[in-house]
Amino acid sequence: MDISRRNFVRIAGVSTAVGVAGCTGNGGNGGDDTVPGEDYPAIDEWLTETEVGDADDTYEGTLLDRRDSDTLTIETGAAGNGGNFAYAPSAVLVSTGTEIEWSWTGEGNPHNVEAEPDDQLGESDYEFSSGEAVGGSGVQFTYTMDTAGIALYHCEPHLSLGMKGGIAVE
Ligand SMILES: [Cu+2]
Repeated sequence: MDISRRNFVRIAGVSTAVGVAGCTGNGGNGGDDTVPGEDYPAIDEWLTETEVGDADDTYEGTLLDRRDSDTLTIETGAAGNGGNFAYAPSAVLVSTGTEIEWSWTGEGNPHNVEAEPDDQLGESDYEFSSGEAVGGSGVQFTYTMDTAGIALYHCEPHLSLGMKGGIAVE
């Protein structure tokens, strides 16, 4: 009896800590709101399929809702996919006109940012590229999401590891 009660208390404590630290989903009380990835099937498919590259293991089935921001920074070379081979956040929802800045962390180099419908699943409404993959920190690539639609992108050297991202623009 004593043991099970202790276990219960400990588990409850852990869930509370995760809820506060994670700030994802479930309405987000003061944290970052999310929307279901299943509402954006092209992004959901791109980040989970393994036909082109690998699945992005940092994707948890939701898009970070940043429709209230004019700008958004995406860490390039964030932890994930077996090293520093992820974009963070990798799945976002923004408003038309939002300027996205991909900012290199300096880890897991070199990286780039490529929205190339021909090399992906053909479902990206956007096409852009930061150019050749480069290393180092302090590198930035900016792009303004000026039309409603879906942008699917990836890092060319790390596509096979799942370094992918998706942006829904509304
Ligand atoms: Cu990369």
